[in-house]
Amino acid sequence: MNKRAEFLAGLEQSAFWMPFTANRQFKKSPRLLARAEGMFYWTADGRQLLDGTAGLWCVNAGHCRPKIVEAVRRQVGEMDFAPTFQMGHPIAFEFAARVAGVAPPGFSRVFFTNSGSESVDTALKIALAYHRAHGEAGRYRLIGRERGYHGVNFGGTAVGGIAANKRMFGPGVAGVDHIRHTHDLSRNSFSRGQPAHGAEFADELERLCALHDASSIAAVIVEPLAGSAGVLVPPAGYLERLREICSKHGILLIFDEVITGFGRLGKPFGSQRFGVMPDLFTSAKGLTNGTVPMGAVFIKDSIYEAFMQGPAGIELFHGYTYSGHPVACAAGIGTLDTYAEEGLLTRAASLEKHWEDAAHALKGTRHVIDIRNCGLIAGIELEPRRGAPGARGYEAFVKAFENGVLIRVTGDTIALSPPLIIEKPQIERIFDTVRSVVTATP
Ligand code: PXG
Repeated sequence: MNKRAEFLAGLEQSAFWMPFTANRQFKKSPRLLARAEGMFYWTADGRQLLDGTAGLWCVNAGHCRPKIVEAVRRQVGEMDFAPTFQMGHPIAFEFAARVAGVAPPGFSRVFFTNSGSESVDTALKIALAYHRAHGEAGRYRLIGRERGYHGVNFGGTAVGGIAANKRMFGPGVAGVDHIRHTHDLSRNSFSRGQPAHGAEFADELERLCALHDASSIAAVIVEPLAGSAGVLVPPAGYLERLREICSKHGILLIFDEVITGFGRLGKPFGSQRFGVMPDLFTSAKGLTNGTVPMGAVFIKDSIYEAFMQGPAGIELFHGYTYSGHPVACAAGIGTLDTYAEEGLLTRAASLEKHWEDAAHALKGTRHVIDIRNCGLIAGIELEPRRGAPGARGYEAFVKAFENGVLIRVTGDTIALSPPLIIEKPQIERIFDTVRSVVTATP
């Protein structure tokens, strides 16, 4: 047996417990990626794949970009690791300043983590600690939303609204409640951009304020545009209404921008796209173009200042060994340089109309019951096969993979989010492939 055949033969017994994967099914018939560049992956058997998902919503500048590769190489050879607890290294301060420079005005403080999940739990903890720091220790409740995805740590699992991600893991965090999701096929199907109906779904927050007493609520967390649960674009006026209710009751509004950050919606951040500012927001993925794991929480100046008023000493008992990891910071700086040189934080805006038209041209395709889009994101919802929800989506994904295009499915919704360097003919190719694989799916 050659090395590759040996590897494949051993896969069924592999030590690697794969995340969010049907391990037994996958290990019997694996899909293996071996190399990447620009808009493409190459499979282990040498086939080229057009990347319609930016990896997992993270490789916004495309794969293996020279500035990022070079920055990482240089840093790992110069200083591989150094702590940031009671000491520091210049590149962490440099990257914090650089990345705060692309955030909306007023968010000049950055807390580094290693993933989206850690960013979410960090943001929730900062929100709770903030209220204690400024004398409102009674605010302990956290409010999420149905169909929200905020990663897989305990806080994010609790405020998240995807049942499958919660049901195996016990009671979780106390004091959590949820408002309803914003998906409304009956009124909003085939909307282009923000759907017209549903601003009133935000009023559920008023209901929870009445139920729990607003003075017990610390924070509300939502994705400006919900990605993982099937590309749910916020209805016109919805985020404005949430902001208004939070402000009225002294509740912090957290945007989870792990997917919407770094140019995905045509502006650097989703808050800028929708014109609604949170109090804190999370990021990860596009922060380092997916090259080295890293996340960051962006914090409004007034919140940071509230922590700096107390007695001398450590202001926040929180942090990770790898907060501000030098190699991740180097990747981040290379990423920001690449974004800036190529105008990638706003490039999606110039492609959006073309992308939207290409997506909505699938209307009328067999099984397609909705198409949603915003920035360089599209969701194509398929009618579930009777008695087998998710099967049609999964089969479309496998067929597209065999046909040279990487798409992502969540249930029966195809979610597309290509690198922001995509060219128009590649947009055509993605949607042509989706059309043909969906049509061919029973
Ligand atoms: N918040 C949001 C909004 C996310 O989308 C996380 C937090 C967690 O990030 P980490 O880095 O801990 O995974 C995410 C992650 C998908 C998909 O197919 C989406 C994510 C992860 C994996 C798959 O939609 N988002």
